[in-house]
Amino acid sequence: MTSLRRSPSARAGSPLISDLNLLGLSEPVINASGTFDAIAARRAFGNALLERFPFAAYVTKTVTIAPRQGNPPPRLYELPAGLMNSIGLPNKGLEGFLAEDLPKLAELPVPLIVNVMGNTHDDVSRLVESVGERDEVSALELNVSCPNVKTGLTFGADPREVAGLLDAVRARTGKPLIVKLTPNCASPADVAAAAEQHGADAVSLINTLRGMALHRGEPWLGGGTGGVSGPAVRAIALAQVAEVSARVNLPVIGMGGVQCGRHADDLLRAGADLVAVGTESFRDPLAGERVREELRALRPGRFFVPG
Ligand code: RRO
Repeated sequence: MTSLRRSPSARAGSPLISDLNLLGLSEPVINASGTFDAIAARRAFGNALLERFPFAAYVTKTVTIAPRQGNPPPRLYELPAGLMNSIGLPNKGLEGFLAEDLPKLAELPVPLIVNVMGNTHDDVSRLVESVGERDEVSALELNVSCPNVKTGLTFGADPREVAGLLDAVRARTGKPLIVKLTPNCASPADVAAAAEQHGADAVSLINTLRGMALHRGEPWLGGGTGGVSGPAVRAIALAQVAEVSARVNLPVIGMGGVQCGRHADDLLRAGADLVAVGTESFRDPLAGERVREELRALRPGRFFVPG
């Protein structure tokens, strides 16, 4: 099993160089799930995408057991400093993902992290087992934090729910399990601690913050409410990443409103080991590459020290 565990010296080490080599990556910038469609990008840019892939690892959009159409439109609402989405997990379902998407994603020149979500422990167990047994997959991200589905367990807000989920699924794969945390709860750090105690290999945060927009007194989004992302959430992400990193001894993937190298650097200084670019990729598809280059300029030398 690939080890994602933080070495004991990591927290005490230089704040400028992480000694954690998550998934063997040489760079710390990846994408946030659902914000960069690598299959569409390959159609648009052809092999140029492979030669100039903007991220050090690729995280898929969430996969569920059954295919889903997603929420009714409108699905997006632009905010003064961000974006609100109510996408509602449209996807081909597990079988469709394995048959149609995985072979294409396996051609990407970086490790593949598959984000999965289920309504029951059995669903998540099946997803973890079926996806985890594929050689093309380096790690799984458990989405316990989507703000846009009204059915299903609210796994992510309650430490006991996350503990129970991990107890049910941990043994189903030897691959690293990353738990994607919600900011919409009393204490993300308590949830992260439960994830750590019950076998998670890493945590990622933040998912979007639940919000609402009205148009002539009625909810604008088809799903009623949505998830807020972008610059508006950056300060919240920074505070939660700092709190979670101080609490757990697991690798932390930080995200929320990263638009440039300085923002990525801030999250790393707050305690993240990797940084994900999300909403900014909708504005600039090469944002990941730009953030990586800006971060390199801020942190000359190798990012990861070989362990
Ligand atoms: O698809 C979505 O509506 C969605 C998901 Br799965 C998620 O995890 N976070 C988000 O803001 N939107």
